Amino acid sequence: MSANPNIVIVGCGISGIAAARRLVKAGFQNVRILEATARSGGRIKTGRLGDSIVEIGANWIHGPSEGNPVFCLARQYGLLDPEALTPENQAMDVGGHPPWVPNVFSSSGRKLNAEDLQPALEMFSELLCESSEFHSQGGEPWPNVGDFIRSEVQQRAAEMWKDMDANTRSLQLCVISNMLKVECCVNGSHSLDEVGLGAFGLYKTLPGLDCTFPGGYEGLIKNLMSELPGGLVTYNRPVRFVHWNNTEKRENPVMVECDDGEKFAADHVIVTVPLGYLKKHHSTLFHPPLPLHKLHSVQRLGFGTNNKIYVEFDSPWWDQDCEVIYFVWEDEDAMVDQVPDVQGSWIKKLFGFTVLKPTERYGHALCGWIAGHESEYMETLSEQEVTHAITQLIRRFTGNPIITPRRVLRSQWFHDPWTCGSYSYPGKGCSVQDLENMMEPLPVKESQSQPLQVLFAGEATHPYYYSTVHGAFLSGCREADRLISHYSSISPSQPAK
Ligand code: 6YU
Repeated sequence: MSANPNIVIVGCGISGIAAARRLVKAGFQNVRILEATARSGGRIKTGRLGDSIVEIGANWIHGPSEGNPVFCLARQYGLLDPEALTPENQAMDVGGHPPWVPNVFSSSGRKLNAEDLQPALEMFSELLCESSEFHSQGGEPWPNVGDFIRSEVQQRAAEMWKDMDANTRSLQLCVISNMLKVECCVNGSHSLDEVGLGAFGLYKTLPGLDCTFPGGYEGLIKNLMSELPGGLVTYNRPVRFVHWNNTEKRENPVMVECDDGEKFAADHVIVTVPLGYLKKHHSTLFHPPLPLHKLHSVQRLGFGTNNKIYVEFDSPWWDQDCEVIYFVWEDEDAMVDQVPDVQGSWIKKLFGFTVLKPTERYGHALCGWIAGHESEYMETLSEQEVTHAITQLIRRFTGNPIITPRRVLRSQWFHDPWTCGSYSYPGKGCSVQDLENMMEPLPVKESQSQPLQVLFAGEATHPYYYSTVHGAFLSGCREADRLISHYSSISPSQPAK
């Protein structure tokens, strides 16, 4: 094995960048990133809605506090508002669900009093907490989060809401449907029926009230890239094949081949492609194929779609202090998070909007959220069709027939050929073993003479911060460290630094 090994990183998202940065800092000189597209950042992607900077991909730093490397870097680069840096903001522990001020509208055009919906909101929030507890206990009563929540609501409502009149009770159940759709967006799943109850609690949150990047998340990427040597990334170079265990070539056991036929010999390859891409292309990407236990984990872990629809208005139709808007369908008391007819009523899956703040920066703009197959279908429509559907929806729920958006901009993550969705979640039957299998390098036997040929990073390989930017960043550092400690154990002085 060469003392200055050839290391190829596939993908220039935050995990690939983190791996390269760590390796370069440790003195590895032959590091290159092959990126399929013309840009760095992957699912960190900043765009424009008129004059405003908006995020097409990752939105927040989840849990901005000392334990979050993304927060620490953003602070170091001066990318955050002063409020996000305060000790109070860092100390807030909200378990991943910020206490936003809501406005609630219903499908009959009424603005509902949020206080009246507290029974449903509280019950749902309790059940989410309880859903997180099964991973340590085992013996979960249902295979998925959706079934658990529905069955518990039914039982508890029979007892706790028995004195409510039928209409009020029905409305509470409609609110539960809305909350299920919110959680589909949080998890990036089509339905909570696809999210495993046993593994739901594996996800860990950090303290700190979620914050955004006023100048755009891509500022983080720009700063990180400026620390890498020029020319380290080759753009527009999709990798098609990873030939590993190439035992005839003792020097370079891995050969990476791109779409255009160009080949790169390597000692190690760090694969950071999204799980959605891996699910779709693993059989052609790896030669020999992935070992079965790894493949099964790729299949068991979930990777769904969560999209945004930004909408800008001349004036607001929500309260000044409002931070989130929920749209409750009054015909959904069956606790549903999927629509029966995707083409005809995909818009029903949109749970509502978050309000872009502060107004001085964004004007009167909202971000709509829609997950699942309905979201994937939305991507196939023209911008005009999406604008029309959103306009009709808002007019119906507000009862105001003249509200007209000034601009609309939506993301299309499912049809992005290098992502194939948004982010990962623990599917039914998943356990921590699946996440460990995801990050296990190839070949799997430690006794191999050429170990660590293919390593795996990316958000879906983090055991408890999956689906986040900080999880992806840490996964890249982890795989770099794996190589660094490998080389320091076989040749303590090489590579130097
Ligand atoms: C976060 C947030 N956020 C919203 C939306 C999305 C995501 N996330 P990358 O894909 O970046 O890089 C891979 C590269 O590989 C890429 O450049 C490809 O082009 C390239 N590639 C692919 N194939 C290739 C090939 N063959 N050859 C060469 N190159 C190839 N995260 O922290 N805060 O607010 C959000 C959000 C709409 C789409 C997010 C958020 C997820 C992050 O964006 C994502 O994890 C990382 O950017 C991934 O980096 P990477 O390097 O791994 O891959 C209880 C509980 C539930 C658990 N869930 C909790 C919810 C938390 C998640 N919330 C997310 C919410 C939003 C709104």
